[in-house]
Amino acid sequence: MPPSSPADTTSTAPLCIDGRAAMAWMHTARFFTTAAQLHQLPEVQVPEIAFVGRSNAGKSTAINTLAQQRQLAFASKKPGRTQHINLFALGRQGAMDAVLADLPGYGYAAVSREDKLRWQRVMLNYLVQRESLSAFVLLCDPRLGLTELDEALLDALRPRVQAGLRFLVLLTKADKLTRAQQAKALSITRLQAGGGEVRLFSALSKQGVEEVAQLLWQWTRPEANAAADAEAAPPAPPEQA
Ligand SMILES: Nc1nc2c(ncn2[C@@H]2O[C@H](COP(=O)(O)OP(=O)(O)OP(=O)(O)O)[C@@H](O)[C@H]2O)c(=O)[nH]1
Ligand SMILES: [Mg+2]
Repeated sequence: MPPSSPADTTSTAPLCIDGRAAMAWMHTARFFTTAAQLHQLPEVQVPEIAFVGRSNAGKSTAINTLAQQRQLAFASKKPGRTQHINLFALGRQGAMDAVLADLPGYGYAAVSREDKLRWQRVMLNYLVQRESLSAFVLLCDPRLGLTELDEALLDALRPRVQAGLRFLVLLTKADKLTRAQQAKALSITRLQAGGGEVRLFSALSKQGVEEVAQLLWQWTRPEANAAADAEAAPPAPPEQA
């Protein structure tokens, strides 16, 4: 990078990057830490994005696909594979500028009621209390749509969303749908996901991958967020005399 001159002092970081650059950033993902409970996680000073959703929805696979790494997060045909909160660090040259969190799924029928409740508590504690959480990705198999448990999670997080927490509903396994089914799933989910983004995604065909990488990059840049919020904000009312 060229040395900065005094004339550079007004320049700011870019507010968006192209798909290739976003993928290169995602490729820096590496294992950071794992914990069974919120209080065992280290605090971090960078934005964190959590991947949540029903068991088997494709959370771990989506992280691997975005990171372009085969086994960064453990994915499996067998539901209930992820049983800890696993954190992955992002950032070039060893510097950490964001964190991804892979969470255990919910709604897996074949675990005991106690285990189910314990995991739901761990996950909700994390989502409601984790200070560094700046966005979450809710993964959903479009063949099932948003289920009662997904809706309950969105309801529980509504106060945080109103306070600025961003979210994306990611319709996974899009390769299993026809074009028409994809369009239908997208429009139905858009109606349900008040305040959130919705995208189609496939680990197999790579549909949506670059786009999601770009969105996550943007969400982890405070300067890009501030610009987007300013654009979305209604114009200030005229001043009273
Ligand atoms: N066809 C297809 N299969 C996928 C896709 N994404 C994930 N899968 C499959 O779905 C199954 C579950 O994927 P995981 O990534 O382990 O799901 P998870 O949400 O992490 O599951 P838990 O850890 O149990 O909560 C695996 O067999 C994956 O290969 C996709 O985009 N297309
Ligand atoms: Mg998993």
